[in-house]
Amino acid sequence: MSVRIAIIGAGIMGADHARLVAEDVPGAVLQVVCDASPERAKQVAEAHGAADAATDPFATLRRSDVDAILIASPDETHAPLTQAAIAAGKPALCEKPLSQNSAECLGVIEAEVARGRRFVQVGFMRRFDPSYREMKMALDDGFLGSAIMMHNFHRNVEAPPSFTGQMAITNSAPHEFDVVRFVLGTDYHAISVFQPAGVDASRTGAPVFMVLETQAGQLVNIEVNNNAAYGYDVRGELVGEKGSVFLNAPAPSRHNAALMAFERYAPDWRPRFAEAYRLQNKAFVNFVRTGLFSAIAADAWDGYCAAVAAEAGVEALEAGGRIDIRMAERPSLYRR
Ligand code: ISE
Repeated sequence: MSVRIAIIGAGIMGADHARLVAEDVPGAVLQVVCDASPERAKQVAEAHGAADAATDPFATLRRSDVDAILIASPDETHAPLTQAAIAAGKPALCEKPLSQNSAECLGVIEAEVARGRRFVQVGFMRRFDPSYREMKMALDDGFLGSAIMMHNFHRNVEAPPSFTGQMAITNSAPHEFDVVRFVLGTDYHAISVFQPAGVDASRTGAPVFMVLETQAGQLVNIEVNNNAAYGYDVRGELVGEKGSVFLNAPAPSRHNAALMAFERYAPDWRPRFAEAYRLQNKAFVNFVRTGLFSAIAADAWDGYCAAVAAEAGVEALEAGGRIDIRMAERPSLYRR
């Protein structure tokens, strides 16, 4: 039996998920594309052969011809829509962040705990990226010895106009907060956040430089620069006692011209993480079909952990200094 998926939100990510579900995820059917703009919903539905287009997300997720929900609407709608999916008894793949507010994430966790099972997979797709997987494997296999440090760079061409000064921490950095926790297999202890001198902190996408200390004592730095201008560039290096692992971004070609050799950067994250999105969405469909939550996917607890780190990061930016990261007790439903 195919899994009939409704996509909520047909912006840049919703449209990409519609394409993936329609063309690249075996066993999935693109049933409904829902967007606040009827024109946009219709356009994306038609482009990818969806059975229907709609504008009311809550009515859409309750439809009897919809088995599972893919939430790709604006950040502030993620928690209410996942709550509605849980209430309707339907699994949901929710784009990151689960919420920018950790209390809202706890609300989602409470709803799942009350029903005694997980419904929500959070779209931290980097966990499925082959280069991060190899990095994690090198650590888990003992090849690197113990992990000591991890360096991370996250650069976008240009911050969207809707970005605020804090969204480098609350919208972009959650990818690193999650994938670093995933690779190292430990939680955070504290965060400090710095900005280069002369930066207007209220400016859209002002750069931030964060230092996280893990509970196991490792040091992690994260640069987020949403206005890096030259291309979408994510880099990382995990440093262990016996060696290190760099992430290699897949580059399909190398160009030679004008006495130079160069590789191109993509304008946004979709090409860099195309394989990760594909594998993530396959894992979600498998979860819907079998009831078995992927061993590597992020769940609502992971969404909560990223939100707590982001809140502490915003506090560290505003107050200056080092902020302790304190988390609620993890319910047994989320122990792996
Ligand atoms: C965006 O929402 C994403 O998820 C991208 O992966 C990230 O690079 C970008 O900074 C975010 O704004």
